[in-house]
Amino acid sequence: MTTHENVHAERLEFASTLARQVGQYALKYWEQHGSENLGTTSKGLQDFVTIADKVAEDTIRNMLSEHFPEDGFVGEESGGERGEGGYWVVDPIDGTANYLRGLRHWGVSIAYVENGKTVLGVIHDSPTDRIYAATLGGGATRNGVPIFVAATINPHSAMGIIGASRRTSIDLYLAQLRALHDAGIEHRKIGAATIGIVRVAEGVADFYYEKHLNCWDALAALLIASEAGAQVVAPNLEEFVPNGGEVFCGVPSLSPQLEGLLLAV
Ligand code: LIP
Repeated sequence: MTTHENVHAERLEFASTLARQVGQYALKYWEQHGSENLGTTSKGLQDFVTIADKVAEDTIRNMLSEHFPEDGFVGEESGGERGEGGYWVVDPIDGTANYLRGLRHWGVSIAYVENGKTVLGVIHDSPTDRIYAATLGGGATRNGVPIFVAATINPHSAMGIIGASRRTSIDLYLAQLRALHDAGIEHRKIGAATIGIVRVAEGVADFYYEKHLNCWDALAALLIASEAGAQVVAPNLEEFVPNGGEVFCGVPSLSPQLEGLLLAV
């Protein structure tokens, strides 16, 4: 292994262990307190944060800072600084609205960015206790076993996952649903980009699309999906990290049609 690969292997192992620990903490916190006693506050219309989100992010930030003090950190709840070298991008609980109600689509997302590229990504799908992971050029795994996108070629048997939030136009969303419907393509909406994107990586869904995601919602999952063979469309990190943006990933065989239906609307 080169020194670079060693650096990534060490960080990947540490981030995987940390993501699982934090995901299991969040699950236990919900089981102990229930959806009414999570200290939930609103950040905006249909946009929530719980005590578990804050404790989870503080734990991740402190552990990463202790083990990799030279790295920068950007988190959904506490912000942060990218710094001069590599930096971490963290969503402590992606799918918070699901988490606080007890719906199963949520997880912990940890990405590491170096030289303008996401070089490793880890997701803990906490309700199922699965670790999804990837390094740039190293493939994607679920609990250590390689995963690959689906081989779907007929749009009339295609099913994807669409995300939408109050940050974007409902009219655009409805137009996109109409375009998919008219093309004979099915969709689901699950409220957690990280989980929706890894469903593409493991071949369960054929695509994921959302008009606006924040970097912490998507960086780790998009690397995993790309390493599993997905076609990925997302802003470059200079734009994505500060502002977020439009995200698509899909099976290569259907991506030209899907991008035409979703990105062009
Ligand atoms: C959520 C995303 C979801 C999006 C929501 C929110 P959070 O992340 O996973 O896809 O539609 O607006 O951004 O806030 O639960 O970490």
